[in-house]
Amino acid sequence: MADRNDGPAEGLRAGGAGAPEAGPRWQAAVERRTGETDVRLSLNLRGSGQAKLEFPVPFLRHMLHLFAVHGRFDLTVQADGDVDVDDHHLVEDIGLCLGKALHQALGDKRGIRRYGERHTPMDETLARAVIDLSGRPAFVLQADIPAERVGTFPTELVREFFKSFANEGRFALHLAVLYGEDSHHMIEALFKATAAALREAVALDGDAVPSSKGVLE
Ligand SMILES: [Mn+2]
Repeated sequence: MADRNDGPAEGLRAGGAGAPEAGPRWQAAVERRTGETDVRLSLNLRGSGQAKLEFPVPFLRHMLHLFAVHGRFDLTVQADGDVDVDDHHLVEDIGLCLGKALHQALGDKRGIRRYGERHTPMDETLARAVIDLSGRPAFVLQADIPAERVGTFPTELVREFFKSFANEGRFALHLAVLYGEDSHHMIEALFKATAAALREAVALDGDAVPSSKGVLE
């Protein structure tokens, strides 16, 4: 990969005609169908915060709407699944597809900042998200969410969603609710913090692949 530095950096960044296939594509679409769920998802990391969300888990629609707005991503999700069993499979698989789309959208990650972090308050709650788009999946969630459900949404699925997202997105995601009382606020603050941290991590900062190894897969 060392000779990549010989190429015209401006061409890579501009993505103009004749530019080599390198650097982030910024957008990706994922389709995934299993016996449990059917998910079609598209993500644009250089969007304007537009969300089009069609799937039968209202609280997750609320959270992904916030995610799009606070990350200024465009996000489309059309999905269905065995929610008559429970929301688990669909929530997990939407997280998985979001992770896949992120990974594809970032390509070789040339020029991105790579790290992002954000504290986000939501009234009495404070949440923190720290991201490293390292190419290696890692997930930590420290949160004591008191309610078992928010609306009809089982709060234990917050962990499943973010774990799938980090695993398939191949990045390190460290989430914490530092304090708070209201479960809805806690989860909302986690999604907003994650979006803002991700927005920072995918921001442009130079022309290099941000790794001493020269590669971030
Ligand atoms: Mn809310």
